[in-house]
Amino acid sequence: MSDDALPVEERLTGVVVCQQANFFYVMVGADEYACSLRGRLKKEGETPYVGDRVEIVLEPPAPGERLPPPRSGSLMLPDRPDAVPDVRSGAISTLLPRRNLLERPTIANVDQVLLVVAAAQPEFSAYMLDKFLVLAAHGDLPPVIVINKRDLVPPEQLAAMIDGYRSIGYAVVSTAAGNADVSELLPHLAGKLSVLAGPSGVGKSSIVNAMLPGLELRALEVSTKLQRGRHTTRHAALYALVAVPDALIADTPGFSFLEMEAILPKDLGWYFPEMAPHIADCKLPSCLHMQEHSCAVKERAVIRPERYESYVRLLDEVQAIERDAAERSSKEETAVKRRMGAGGLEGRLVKVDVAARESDRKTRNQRLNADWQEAAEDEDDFELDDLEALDGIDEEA
Ligand SMILES: Nc1nc2c(ncn2[C@@H]2O[C@H](COP(=O)(O)OP(=O)(O)OP(=O)(O)O)[C@@H](O)[C@H]2O)c(=O)[nH]1
Ligand SMILES: [Mg+2]
Ligand SMILES: [Zn+2]
Repeated sequence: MSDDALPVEERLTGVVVCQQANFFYVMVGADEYACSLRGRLKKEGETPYVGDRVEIVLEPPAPGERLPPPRSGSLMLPDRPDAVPDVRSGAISTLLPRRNLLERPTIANVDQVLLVVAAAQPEFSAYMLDKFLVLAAHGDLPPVIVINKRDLVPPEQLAAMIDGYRSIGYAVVSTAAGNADVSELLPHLAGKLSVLAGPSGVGKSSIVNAMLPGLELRALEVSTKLQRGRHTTRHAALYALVAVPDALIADTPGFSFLEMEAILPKDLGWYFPEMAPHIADCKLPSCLHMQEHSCAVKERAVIRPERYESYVRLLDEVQAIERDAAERSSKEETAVKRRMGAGGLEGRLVKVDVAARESDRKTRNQRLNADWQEAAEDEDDFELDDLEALDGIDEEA
């Protein structure tokens, strides 16, 4: 029977929450179905990712086929530890259009990123937060700033941190995940797929644990880590919050600092909401809002000195990345010219130049990925330390 011949009511629409072995776990309301992929989708090379919305048709397992176990940390487990989860089976028949796709971990249809920082321990770093905000803007992900460990600072100090970012227009909440207090965050999660990001030790896992009591996130992190060989994709899993309607949370930290690489110096200002509205009025189209004449940003933007300081530091960083890439590319170009000898090769040289730049980019990406992975394998920490290892930045300044 073809999919189209099925009555509509036998098809269900759900979200892929996890992939294990050959099964996609699809959440439909409060149920999860272990689904195979219809042959037609396979043939077309369409692969659903976690976060994808799909249509499934219910299907008994094929004769002799063993149903997979419930996924670890299935949303049916934390709340009803005594229940034997009832895994039903189906097949994904249609992959619905996806709005976006986050890489590493690969998650589709991400609505927002929860940027977690600590009020203290590790010390609150405006620069670090600003860097995450730039990455979120670059990735087109609306951020919610979560200041965790608010129990560690006096209320006035906390209020100052919050106001500094609320006044720019960001959504800011504070939590004490260690005391299971994440109540300010919950209303921001309804109806959305959220990923977490933030430096190591700020309390990302604690926040998820506070929202999903009973879920052993530590253990989960270890198991996702094991799969992360040099060439394997990291699979994330999504968890639904029982207390909040249609809220999905990814269990792995979203995005890494590697993406700084893709930010051009002249675009950086656009990622600062205080600067962006004035950029079009700068006289120079390539204005970097530093010492240029007739810079509308310098003249008119209302920006806190610490924020502008972050801008300057980040500009320095992306400029260094660009310089580094250009240097490598020109070295390669010279080598190619030498190999080819002089004269009569103008046309080819252009192509070679482009190729050199492309291959340079590829090599750099590979090198960064390898470094990143080595760093990640060596340490338990995620992004922050890896970044420092890569770029040699002193974050303490
Ligand atoms: N005082 C206080 N400590 C907290 C709070 N939330 C988490 N912690 C502690 O901070 C430490 C780090 O918390 P994690 O949840 O592991 O931090 P993480 O962001 O997941 O860290 P990585 O997995 O390394 O990226 C743990 O010792 C927690 O107990 C809080 O609200 N207040
Ligand atoms: Mg963690
Ligand atoms: Zn300017």
